[in-house]
Amino acid sequence: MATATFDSYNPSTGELIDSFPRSDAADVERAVASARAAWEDWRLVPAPQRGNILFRFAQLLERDKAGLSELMTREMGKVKAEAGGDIQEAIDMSYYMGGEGRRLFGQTTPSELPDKFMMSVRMPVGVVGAITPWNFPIAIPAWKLCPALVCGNTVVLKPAEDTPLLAQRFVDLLHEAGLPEGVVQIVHGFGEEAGEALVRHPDVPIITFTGSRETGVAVTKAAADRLKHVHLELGGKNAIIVMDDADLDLAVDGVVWSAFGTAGQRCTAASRVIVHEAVYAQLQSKLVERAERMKIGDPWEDDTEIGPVINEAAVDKIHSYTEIGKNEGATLLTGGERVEGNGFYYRPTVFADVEPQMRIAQEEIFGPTTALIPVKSFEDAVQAANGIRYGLSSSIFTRDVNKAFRAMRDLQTGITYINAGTTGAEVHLPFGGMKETGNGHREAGQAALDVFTEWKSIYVDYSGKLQRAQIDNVESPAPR
Ligand code: UN1
Repeated sequence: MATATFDSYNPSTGELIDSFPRSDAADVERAVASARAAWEDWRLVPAPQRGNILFRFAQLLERDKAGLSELMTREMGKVKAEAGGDIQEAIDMSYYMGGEGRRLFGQTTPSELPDKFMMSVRMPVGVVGAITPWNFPIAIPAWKLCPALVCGNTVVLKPAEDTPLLAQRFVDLLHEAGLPEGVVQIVHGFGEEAGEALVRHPDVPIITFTGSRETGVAVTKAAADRLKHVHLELGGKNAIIVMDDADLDLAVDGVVWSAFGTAGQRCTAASRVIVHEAVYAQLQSKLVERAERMKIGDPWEDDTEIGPVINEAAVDKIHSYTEIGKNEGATLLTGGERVEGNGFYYRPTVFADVEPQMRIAQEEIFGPTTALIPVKSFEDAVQAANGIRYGLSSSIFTRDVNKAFRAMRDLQTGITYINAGTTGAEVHLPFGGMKETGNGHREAGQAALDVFTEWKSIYVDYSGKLQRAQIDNVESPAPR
C-alpha cells in the first residue's frame, strides 16, 4: 500500500476533511489484478441479479441522501439543493441501469439460409478504468459504474483528488448493497500517478474519463498503444441563444441557473449568452440585477445560491479570465473579483460586448463567468454558437416554433434545450458532446451500454449440413 498520503479540504472553510492514500503504480497494479480476478465470476452472474444489486444501491443512496448531501457541501462546496440533486441523479441512474439487467437487448434477425438462427448479444469487456471529476462527485461515478457493472464488467475507480471521501462512501455503499468483493476497486490520488498507471495498464481494456479536453487528449494518446476503448466527456463552452421574441424573464431565469448554478462548475454551464440586439439592453440589465442579488456564501445555508469554487487554483484561473476579458476589450458589467475572507468564493461575473472570437468566448473557464454576445439575426446566433471547438450543450429561448426546430437541427451540440438553460440532463437520454467535447461516445441512456459492451454476433445452424452463406442461397437472389 502507498505510504504517502494527500489531504482533502473543505473549500468554504479550509477545514481538513481527511487524509487519503496517495496511490501509485503498484497500488494500481494490485487493484487491477483484483478486479481482473473478480471479473471471471462477475461476468457470469446473471444480468438481472447484477441489476438487483443496483436497485439495492439506489435504495441505500436514498436512505443516506441527507448525509451524503451534507458531506458534499463540506467536501466539494455544492449548495444544499444542488448536492441533493447530484445524489438524486445517482439514484435515478442506479434504478435505470438496474432495469437494464432485465433488458440488455440485442437483436435477432432471420438468416438468408434455412434452419439457421442469428442473434447479436452484448458482451462484457473486462476491467473498466473510470476516472471521475469532483464537480459531480456522486452522480458521475454512478453514470460510469452503474452501466459498467450491469453489463458485467469490473471497475477500478480513480476519483478526483478533491473529492476522495465522497467516492469512498460511494464504493462502500456498493458493497453494502451486496456487490461481491473485488468487483469495484478504488485508487485515490493524482492523475499523473494513479490515473496514468490505470490508463496504461494492459489489463484495463476500457477507459472512461470525464475532465478537461487537454487531459482527454493525453488519455487518448496513452491508451492508443493498446488500442483501448476510450470514452471521453470533456469540456464545453455552451451557449444560450435569446431571440427577440423570447420570454425575457424566463430567459434570465435560464441564464442565471445555467451560468451561476454550481458556481459555473458544470461542463454544461452556460458560459456564453448570444442575444438578439433588439432585446440585448433589456436582457443585460435584468441579468446584472439578478446576478448582484444572488446570495454567495456558506453552501449549507438554505438560501445560499452560490457556494465556493473547488480550490485556490480554480479561483486563480477564473480571475485570470476576468483579466483576459478586460484586456480583450469586453465590458465587465458585474463581478470580476474574489470574495475576501475564508474559502474560495468568486462573484458571479458578466461580460458584455463580447465578440465570438475572444478568448472568454472560446475557452472553458469553469467558474461563474458568462459572456454576452450581441447578434443581429437567428443565422448569426447559430453561427456564433457553433463557432467553437466544443459541442456539448446549447439552448434557445424563442416563441417561434420554426426557429426552435431549426436550432434543434443546426446547433452542433450533443444536447439542445428549447426554452430552458443548458444544464439539467436526465439520466435516460444520451449525455455527451459533438466535436472536441468527446470522441463520439455517449454516457447515460441506452447509449452508455455501447461504451461498456462489445457486440458478439452468433450464428446457429440447425440444418445438420454445411450451408455456405452467399453461395448456397442464390436460387432467389434479391433483384439488382
Ligand atoms: C457535468 O457538468 O459534468 O446536465 C455534468 C447537467 C447535469 C450533469 C452535468 N445533469 O448539468
